[in-house]
Amino acid sequence: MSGSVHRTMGQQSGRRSWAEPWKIKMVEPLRMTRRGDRERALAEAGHNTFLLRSDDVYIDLLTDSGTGAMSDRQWAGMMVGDEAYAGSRNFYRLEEAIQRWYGYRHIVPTHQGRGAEHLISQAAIRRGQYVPGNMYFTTTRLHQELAGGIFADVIVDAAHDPADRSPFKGDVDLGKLEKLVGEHGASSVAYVSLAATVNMAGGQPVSMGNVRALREFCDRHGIRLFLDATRLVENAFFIQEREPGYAGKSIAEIVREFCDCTDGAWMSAKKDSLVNIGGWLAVNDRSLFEELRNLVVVYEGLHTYGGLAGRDMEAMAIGIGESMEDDHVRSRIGQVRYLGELLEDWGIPMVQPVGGHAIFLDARAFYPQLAQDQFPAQTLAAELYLDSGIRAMERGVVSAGRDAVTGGHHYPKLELTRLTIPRRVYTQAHMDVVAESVKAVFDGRAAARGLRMVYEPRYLRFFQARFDPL
Ligand code: P70
Repeated sequence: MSGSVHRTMGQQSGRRSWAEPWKIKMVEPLRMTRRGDRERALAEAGHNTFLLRSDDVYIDLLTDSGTGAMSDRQWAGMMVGDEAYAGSRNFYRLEEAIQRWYGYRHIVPTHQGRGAEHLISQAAIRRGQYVPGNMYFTTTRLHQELAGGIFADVIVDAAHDPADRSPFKGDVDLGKLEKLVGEHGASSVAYVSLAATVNMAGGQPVSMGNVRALREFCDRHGIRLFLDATRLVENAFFIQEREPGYAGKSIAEIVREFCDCTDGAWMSAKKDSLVNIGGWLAVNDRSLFEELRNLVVVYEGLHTYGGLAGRDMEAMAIGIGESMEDDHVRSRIGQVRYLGELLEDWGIPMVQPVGGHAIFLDARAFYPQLAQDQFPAQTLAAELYLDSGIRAMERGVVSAGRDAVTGGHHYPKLELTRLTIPRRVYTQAHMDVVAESVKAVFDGRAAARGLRMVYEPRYLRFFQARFDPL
């Protein structure tokens, strides 16, 4: 694996190609619906795509989380699940895979990413401490706040501008971090919370230069650096492509080098690692590990299954290895870019450059006539569903929620609708359907009237909120 960056057949002959390194063995039929069906379904769902039944959806781009297709090897692995309550052989296989590919010493399995976020937040944050991070993520920030932490956004300014084409819009602005530490002191910072890639910024990557500089900064101030490794494999692809000195290194080598700059990581394995369920937490510090291992038995399950079946851990161990293959990552991001290029040719406003897991449509630019509290991104998601049964996700003011102190809406600069591409699931023809539908909705943009929120749950409101058309 070392040093060898593979090429597709087309690329070996100088042709442009991102074609997949697999073929399809099993298919899942989809149902075609009519406009009237979709109008009814959307009304029943309170104009919230999270509340649609998936049977009413044609192309499901709600999320890339747990929606990927497992390989024949992963399915075969499911058959060798060891469902022992304690000491399952599949746990040791998972532990070995995480140690080998990510390089951390101590592993705690969890049922998914937020289970890991909960544990690390409870163990590593004292009430009133700051948690600086490269943009918020919904579940991450909520767990940090529930543990008494105060989230502080220290991402570079470029991340908040959809049109800015900088190559590493996920980087931490060290000046902002320095200022926070200068004002409050290092002891009031729980840890630096670094995500690679940055979901809410549009799947934007962090450079190796930035994580190295962060390591140096954290060492100087005695602050820990923890990583959200959920889409680190995709981040590694952008480093390989864009950062000087990395073109000849494999995805696996880059992942390892990145992790080596951090003190630990949490993971939603439902993304990069190609499983339908699963996550983990990993740290190098032995005493922190003991604490986490004790907490996991309270909230998730015994420390050798963490809320998972043995077979799930086996599929994850195999999926981690598959996710590190250069051919896989190139075709995965190649497909996302293919859709991005079609949309760009038609002048559709979206976050640039296109990130690793999704296209993020710029709903403000679609609907300049709508104020942010008329929910432009939610409106755009609803219109896409009505047009062709495509399910997208709001990533704007609804997702941002309310300020923990003032209770008012957070008004994020980015008001986006995410078309998230599941791994190894849809074809190029599906991407064409999506592009044409986005174009049709864009052409009809002047008629959009916006939405009013009529039900708002207390936590993570975007999942269950309901809306009426204005
Ligand atoms: C998504 C999913 C999950 C996620 C993530 C990052 C960078 C942690 C997690 C949590 C699912 C989702 C979650 C909240 C709102 C909408 C959708 N992201 N870190 O679709 O992991 O879901 O396994 O608990 O992206 O982006 P988990």
